[in-house]
Amino acid sequence: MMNDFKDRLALLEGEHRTLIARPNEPIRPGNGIFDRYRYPVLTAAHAPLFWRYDLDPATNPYLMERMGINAAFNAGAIKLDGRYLLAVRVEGTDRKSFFAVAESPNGIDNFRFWDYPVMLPQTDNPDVNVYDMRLTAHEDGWIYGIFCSERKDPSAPRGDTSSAVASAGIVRTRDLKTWIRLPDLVTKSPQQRNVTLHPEFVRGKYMLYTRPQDGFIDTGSGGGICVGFADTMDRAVVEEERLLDEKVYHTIKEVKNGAGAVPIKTGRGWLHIAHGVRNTAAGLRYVVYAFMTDLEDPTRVIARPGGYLIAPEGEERVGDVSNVAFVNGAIAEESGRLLIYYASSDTRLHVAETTLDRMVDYCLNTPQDPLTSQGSVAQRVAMIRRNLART
Ligand code: M1P
Repeated sequence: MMNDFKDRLALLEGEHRTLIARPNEPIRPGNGIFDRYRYPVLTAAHAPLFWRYDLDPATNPYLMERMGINAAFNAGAIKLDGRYLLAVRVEGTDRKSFFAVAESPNGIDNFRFWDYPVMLPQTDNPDVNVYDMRLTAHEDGWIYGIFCSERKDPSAPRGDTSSAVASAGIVRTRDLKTWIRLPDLVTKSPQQRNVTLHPEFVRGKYMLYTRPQDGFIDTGSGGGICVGFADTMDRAVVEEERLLDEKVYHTIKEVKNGAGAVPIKTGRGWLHIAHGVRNTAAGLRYVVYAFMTDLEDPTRVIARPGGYLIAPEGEERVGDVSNVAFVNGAIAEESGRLLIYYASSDTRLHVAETTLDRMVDYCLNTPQDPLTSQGSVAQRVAMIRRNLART
């Protein structure tokens, strides 16, 4: 083992610098819907050395990692003053997740964490664990961060040290530096995760996408992604949750689904990039899918392309929770460029690049899931016939 503090530090710093500066490149030809990029945009190794090591030779003569980072994944995303900013779920080796902002000049590489993680203000019922922040630049002028706040289930029997309750925590900010904590969202559902705020007022109210669930993992009677309205975000209460996009037997969202990135306004409707979960003999499989809602009435789905948009591939398939692709942030630019930040297997974060035009075409022209093998073959045969008739 290398014992010389200075040599070891120089090596660590060199490797970290190289990692952060590594240029990313699209993997071509892709599938025409989006381009994957060769390297993850963020990993645990991107965390600054000064988050992990005590850099004082007097107190850490072996230059040991004192507080390791386990993963950097599910990130909310926003473009602010020309900077690409991600509110990343960073997880320490102690299993606690926290938020940290990472900034890039171009959205595809050179992501660098700000010096300090987010010091999240607390309510009078402190969070035990927090994760998956969605960032909404709302037309009221604030940037809202809605995230999952997890706490031990107070009604768990003695000896049950794993049952938890998930709620939607809410903060707001102007700059991602100063955060104001608001009371957690109140709904009738016993648990909430994947809550997302629509960026515009709808019928004069704040519109939220919720995902009612009976248990911490199982959604139980919760039927899928719902919409609800709140008069204010200062003390947000959603009285009624109406089903928007339900989970359906034998689809990619058979077990559960949840809102992902904040919906994006296009000329043809609101674009949603969500996640769906099915069960397999090897456990749950999480994929990312898309749908669109009506511009005037965003409580109405107008397009449901069948199947998944992004599924974990290659090394993406393996991680702390394998076989997971998950999105809670995307950046749509004036030019129509769209960057989708998807995480793989609860371990690392990637970017997929596309355009709003492509995504609208994808949503409006991909056949809907016909729900049977026979229907699926019929769809494919129709396209094969058209293609072969052209030769
Ligand atoms: O482990 C996979 C994902 O599980 C949860 O998603 P859902 O609430 O739909 O089950 C989230 O905790 C998410 O962070 C995680 O990536």
